[in-house]
Amino acid sequence: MCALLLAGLLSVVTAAAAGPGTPGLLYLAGFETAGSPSFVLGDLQGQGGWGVHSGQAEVVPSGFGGGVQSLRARGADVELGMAYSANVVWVDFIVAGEGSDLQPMLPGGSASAVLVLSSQRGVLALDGDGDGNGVFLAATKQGGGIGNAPRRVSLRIDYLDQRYDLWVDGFLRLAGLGFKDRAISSLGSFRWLSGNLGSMDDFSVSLLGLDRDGDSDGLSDLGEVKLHATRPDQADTDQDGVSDGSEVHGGSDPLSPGEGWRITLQVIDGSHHRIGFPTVSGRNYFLESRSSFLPPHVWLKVLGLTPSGGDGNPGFFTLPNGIDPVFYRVISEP
Ligand SMILES: [Ca+2]
Ligand SMILES: [Ca+2]
Ligand SMILES: [Ca+2]
Repeated sequence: MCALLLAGLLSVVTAAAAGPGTPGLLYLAGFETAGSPSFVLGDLQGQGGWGVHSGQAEVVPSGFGGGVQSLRARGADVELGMAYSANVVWVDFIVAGEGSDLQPMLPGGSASAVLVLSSQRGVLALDGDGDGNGVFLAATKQGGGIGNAPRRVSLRIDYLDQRYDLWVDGFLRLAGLGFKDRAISSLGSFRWLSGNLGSMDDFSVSLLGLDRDGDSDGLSDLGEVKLHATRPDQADTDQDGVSDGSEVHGGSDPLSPGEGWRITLQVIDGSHHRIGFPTVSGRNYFLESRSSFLPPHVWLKVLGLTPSGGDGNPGFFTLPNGIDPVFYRVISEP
């Protein structure tokens, strides 16, 4: 009864683990000492509900999903028992590995979702016929191997319809795939065959997913409970007037009231001043200005400035001092 990741082969199959106390989040393992469940460095066997059937799997002091620890496995067959009867369950994790260069093969035993990380073809997912067979479909672009780059894989498993959908790196890639075996009617366990060498982090099982933003704040329900610890049913968790999504995208803390995203103005000397603002990695920032708040309401891009690439540190635009009043705003783009 499983979902399965092959070489990684991934199948979700059995056990009982306590949820970390967040509604909708059934299980969360960042493989951290401070987490719940908590993990210590070394052999995975018996930690957090995980079992190692064969090979070597250990918690190592390097995190790639956030935190400082992750799971590393070599030639391993590991399994997390996780019995939970819900019609729809989300399994979400980050995985990295060399991938298998063999033809994808069907795993033995019953399984719902089956994924293969292929060194040649990237992430493959089985579109099962319910009778133990099926065809593997590529979820990522042809010719793109897994290449050791960490991939976030999210599965929406519907036990009522016996179908599953696959997201890779937050994007829906394949939908309505059939189960390998139709005998499976609920989540039983999650199984991972690591192949030669693989790593995993940020593993969760939840009722919340990526397909819904219940409070319309720009963050998915799952992203809120898993990545940001914000409330999926409140658009502004810390109630400081800036929405969770704006705070996350802008680089301020959505859990600290008053730490809303804001720009600062500093006079440097008699001839220059600078505009400061928080940034997040991967976003670009540019400056707009206007001379008054009277109509017409037009903001104009301040020319002659290089857009600032966000890196998590404060960004600045330096400008000559003027005589006329001027208002600034910083625009952030993905
Ligand atoms: Ca939301
Ligand atoms: Ca929220
Ligand atoms: Ca807020």
